[in-house]
Amino acid sequence: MVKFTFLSVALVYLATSVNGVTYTVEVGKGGANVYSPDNFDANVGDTVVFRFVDGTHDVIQSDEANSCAKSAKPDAFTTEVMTGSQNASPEAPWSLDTVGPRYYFCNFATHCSVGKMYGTINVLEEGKTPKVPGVIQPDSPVKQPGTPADDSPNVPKSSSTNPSTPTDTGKSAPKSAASVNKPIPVAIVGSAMMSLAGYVLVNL
Ligand SMILES: [Cu+2]
Repeated sequence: MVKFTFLSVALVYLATSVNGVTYTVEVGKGGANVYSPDNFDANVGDTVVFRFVDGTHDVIQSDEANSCAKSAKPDAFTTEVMTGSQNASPEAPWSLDTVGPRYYFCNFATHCSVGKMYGTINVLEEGKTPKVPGVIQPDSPVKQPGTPADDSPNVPKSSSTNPSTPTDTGKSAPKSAASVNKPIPVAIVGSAMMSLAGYVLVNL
């Protein structure tokens, strides 16, 4: 029972990390004391990467919106003070592994108290469609809907994904593309179902 719960938690993590996309927040964009964008929705399992593109800043988690006080949580997210430019932009990733809002601010100089340099990320449940879109990194994996949701314009149809099979071997494998693509969705659906079972068990 305990073992199974533990396994399920691991599977939840696996499922969410498979589905997660990566968002970018540019820190100090245009030389201003800003996070860009400073407010958007994400899903649990996603990651936000802060890119320090200009000036000197940090990112410190807080417990309230528009706050300049560090979060009381022992595992509060913090970065070092970093100086960036367009040519050399240090990055700091933040894994969004629980549902709920994330508040953060810049603790450098008076950027928060005077410059009101803070932001919010609303972390939604898996599968919920973000209403306030963020900036998804170009190389981020496509968001795989756990259920046949309405927000999946990018589901690869991939009839063209021909894995270099000899073309003239004819009709032995008319469904090769379909069978090649099958394992991934099956794995995702499988983990999602295990995740559901895990949640139910954990919440008993
Ligand atoms: Cu700052």
